[in-house]
Amino acid sequence: YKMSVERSFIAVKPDGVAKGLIGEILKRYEQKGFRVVALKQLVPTKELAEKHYEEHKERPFFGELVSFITSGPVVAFVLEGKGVVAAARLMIGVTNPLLSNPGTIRGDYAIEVSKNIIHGSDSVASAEREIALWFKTEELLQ
Ligand code: DGI
Repeated sequence: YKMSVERSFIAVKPDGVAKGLIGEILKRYEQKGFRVVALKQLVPTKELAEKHYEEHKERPFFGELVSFITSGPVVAFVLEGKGVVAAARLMIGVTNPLLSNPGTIRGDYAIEVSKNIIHGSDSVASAEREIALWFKTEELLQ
């Protein structure tokens, strides 16, 4: 089965950074064989967080989501590789960490939906939007 080379936007959320999981998470993706083509740490502004999560703006947890993601440093990166969008999500697990399989990032390191350690783009179109939102063209390799 032929998969295309894709890019995905991944972010270690403030709870993941606070738990010391930056290295562990990068290690999993690097050892899988995906290439890190951009990487930075920042405390997201409210404006950036609201744009990132704009599909959820009508949801009751939107305010909590934005205040959480802006509460501390986030490690944002872009992965490149064959089928990386879906594969990175498989490695993350499902939204609810208690339903995520052991061996996945959320399955191994989280309990709460609202503190689920990591974000990964859910489609190639979302990845393109999120990469453009979080990174300038010159921050991405080639
Ligand atoms: O793509 P995911 O991060 O797995 O999930 P999503 O795009 O449906 O939701 C984005 C984030 O919003 C998710 O990682 C955690 C938060 N969230 C989703 N559903 C709920 C929620 N937070 C709370 N407090 N309650 C929810 O029902």
